Amino acid sequence: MVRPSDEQLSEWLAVAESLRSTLVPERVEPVAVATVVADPEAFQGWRVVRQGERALPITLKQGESVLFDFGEHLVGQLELRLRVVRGPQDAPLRVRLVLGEVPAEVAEPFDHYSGWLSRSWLQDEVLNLDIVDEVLVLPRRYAFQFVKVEILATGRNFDAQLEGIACLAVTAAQGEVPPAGADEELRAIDAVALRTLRNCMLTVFEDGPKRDRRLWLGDLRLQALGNYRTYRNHDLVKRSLCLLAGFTREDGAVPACVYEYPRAKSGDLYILDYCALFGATVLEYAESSSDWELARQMAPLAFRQIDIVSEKLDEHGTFVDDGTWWVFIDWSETLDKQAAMHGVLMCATLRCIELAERLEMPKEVQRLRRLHERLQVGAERLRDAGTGLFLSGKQEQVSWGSQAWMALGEAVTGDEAASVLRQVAENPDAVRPGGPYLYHYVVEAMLKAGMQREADALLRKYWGAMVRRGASTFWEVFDPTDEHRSPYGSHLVNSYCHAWSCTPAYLLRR
Ligand code: RAM
Repeated sequence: MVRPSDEQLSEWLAVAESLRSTLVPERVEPVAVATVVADPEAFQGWRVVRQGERALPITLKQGESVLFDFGEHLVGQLELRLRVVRGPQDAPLRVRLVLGEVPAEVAEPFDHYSGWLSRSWLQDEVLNLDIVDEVLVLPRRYAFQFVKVEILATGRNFDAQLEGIACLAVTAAQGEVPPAGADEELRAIDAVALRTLRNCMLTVFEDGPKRDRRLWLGDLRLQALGNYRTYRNHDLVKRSLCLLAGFTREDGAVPACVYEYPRAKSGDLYILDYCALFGATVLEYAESSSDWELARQMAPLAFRQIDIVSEKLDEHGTFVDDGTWWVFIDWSETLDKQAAMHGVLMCATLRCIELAERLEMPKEVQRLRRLHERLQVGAERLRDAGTGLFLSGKQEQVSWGSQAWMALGEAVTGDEAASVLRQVAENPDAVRPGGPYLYHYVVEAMLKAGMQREADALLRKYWGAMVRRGASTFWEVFDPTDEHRSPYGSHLVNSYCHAWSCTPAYLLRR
């Protein structure tokens, strides 16, 4: 099979549509008015200082502003109650709102933004309000903890009074989840992870509620793993899987991302490693939900993804990056992705073997086992005879990503896997992960290799460092040596509540 029938694709899209849920907003008010001050010790150089309970109403004259801290990261619409005092209102009221997930966004002007993603992702609005004596619910959805309200212009005869401000917060995650973690540090990490997951669970599993606000296949897998052990919203996973599968390309490739609005649409981006992991995502969904019917429908498509990636193997069974596909793996700029991608394919093949076994498809089991054997041979060719480390690309690069994915793909197991993972951890020249997505797979690889202690230490060190820097939700990118790091040319456009960073919620409950 190259591609499922058109009827099948339409059916998946219809199922996805039928599972679209309406999110019920919860009204949340700020916990304090605050100021933001420069502080070289604070994350990205900015600290929000609370100034006590919110003291509403606040009268604001032209040129004045007020900052609200909602106490935690939220996703939803903003409700404002403004009133004219000392009227009559003889001109429109001009208000600027700036919403931030982290302090830098409400501290640094957006005017000098130089990132290469659209400026429109930065969350600010200018409103010209002809009449202000009413409750205003802004039409857009925001992701934020902090809101700055700036009065840009009033008239000669009036000032504005802010009587109320609230977030109409939404999520598709329902119910309380008992905390996980053996001590206070881990429980703090878990709480942030749960909030990250919750705030990305909307009408699909979004990657980031600030940006890109889209369903991405690689993020979905990790969110779903967290979801199975916490909120258990299986319909949301099913809807997300059906949307991705429903837009399968002519050649059988599942898209890397999908838009929901104004109607569902393929993102027309294809990522080789995400394609490979489609089968794992289907298997894990079926294991948790017992919906083996959907797994049966999607299994041929899952196997097709493996075939697509396998077309990139050379005559020895080694993955070769011919540059025709986007191979993601991680945001690190220096990472050579050959060995890691080979490991992803091995890991994905193992999960597809399991899927075929569960569905009693012996021919597929056999075929995929043979492929895994071939990949095993191909992996050996990337190994350094002395150290046993996997070397990637022409430069024979040593990286955490290569060792982690090769271990997850069982190119090495047990002590051998532990040995390569320990060697990179101790090697300052080895290329480290550039963000939480790959760090997650490193922790997974450590756990698989029986390195419980190291996995625990890495989780505390990496995700714990974000908590220690005041994270309310986990960030899309985090480099402890460069807090301004961004794959998009500006830290302002990074997402600070990001799908793939929520995995401590899963790791702490495995
Ligand atoms: C970013 C997204 C997403 C990720 C892709 C590869 O733009 O935020 O999380 O899956 O890149």
